[in-house]
Amino acid sequence: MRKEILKSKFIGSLLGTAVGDAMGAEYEGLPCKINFIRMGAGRYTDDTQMMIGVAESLIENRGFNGKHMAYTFIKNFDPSRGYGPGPPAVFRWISSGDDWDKASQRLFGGKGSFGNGAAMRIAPVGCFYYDNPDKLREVACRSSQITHSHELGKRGALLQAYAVALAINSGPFLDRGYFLRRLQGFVENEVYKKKLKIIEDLIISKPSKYRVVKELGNGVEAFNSVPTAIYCFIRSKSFQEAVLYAISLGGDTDTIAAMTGAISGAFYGVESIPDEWKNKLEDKEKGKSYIEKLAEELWLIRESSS
Ligand code: AR6
Ligand code: MG
Repeated sequence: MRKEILKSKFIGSLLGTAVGDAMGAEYEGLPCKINFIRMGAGRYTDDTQMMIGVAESLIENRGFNGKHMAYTFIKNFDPSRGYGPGPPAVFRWISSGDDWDKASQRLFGGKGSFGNGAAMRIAPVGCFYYDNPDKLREVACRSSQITHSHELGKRGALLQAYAVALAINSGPFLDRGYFLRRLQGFVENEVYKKKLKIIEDLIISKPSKYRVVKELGNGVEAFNSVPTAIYCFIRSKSFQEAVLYAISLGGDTDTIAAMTGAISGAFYGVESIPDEWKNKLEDKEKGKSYIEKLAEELWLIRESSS
């Protein structure tokens, strides 16, 4: 693959997360079948704030360092960005002495979180390890562990990371069957295997949005949103179509659109994100230009080591 294409895909995935998140945030919690979506939006939410933390930590350490990533999340934490209840509790526990990889196990009566919070921030891991599935598996799971220790939370993040990596490796034409088969070959968990089988059925049947939501989900649980994002990408022919469709399903729109944007941006590249959407994204401290810079740095590290 040409260097410039790879760079565009890295930037596309990180900026795609932010653009999808900011646009989807305006419609969070609405019922399925939204008919009118405003083009572009400015303020991103926790999804992007944490994605930035993942990228910053990978760059600073030239790879994964769990303790450093946990403290980067804590340093960046801004409650006004709309976090789920889990991560802020974990941040408090780590700040008062819990180990970075143990604190999250205390959530939800000791079961850990299966929310989509680890998957929504995973794009930099999918990019950084796009050509190393073993390392991707390890880092996706360990980075999830910081806040999401439930098996389904971690496996959801892993599936999303692998979808980003596959999107980087494929193109310019999408072979839907091949893409799905590769995901199926990678996933070990039965819950996610079943969801991928549903996607296979849905792409040949032009389903209603109601049926998509009923069968794949549109909630905050990783298993009710990661497969949905993958479906939004697979069924569409452009970044724009995929993200608008994700938002139109309602529910956890910011996160489903963020994850759809991460995969779609990794596939189509940054040029595929409409200028109007990119230009509306906040660009003050740690905004659009900063996210582009992070993606470029991730790419440069990979270029210099290959
Ligand atoms: N048992 C029951 N419910 C659970 C469990 C569990 N083991 N784990 C998660 N939930 P959380 P996130 C439910 O708090 O994943 C933001 O808006 C529970 O209802 O770990 O980081 C983001 O933008 C819990 O409140 O946060 C995303 O849209 C919810 O899942 C979303 O929140 C979220 O889990 C994800 O946040
Ligand atoms: Mg959010």
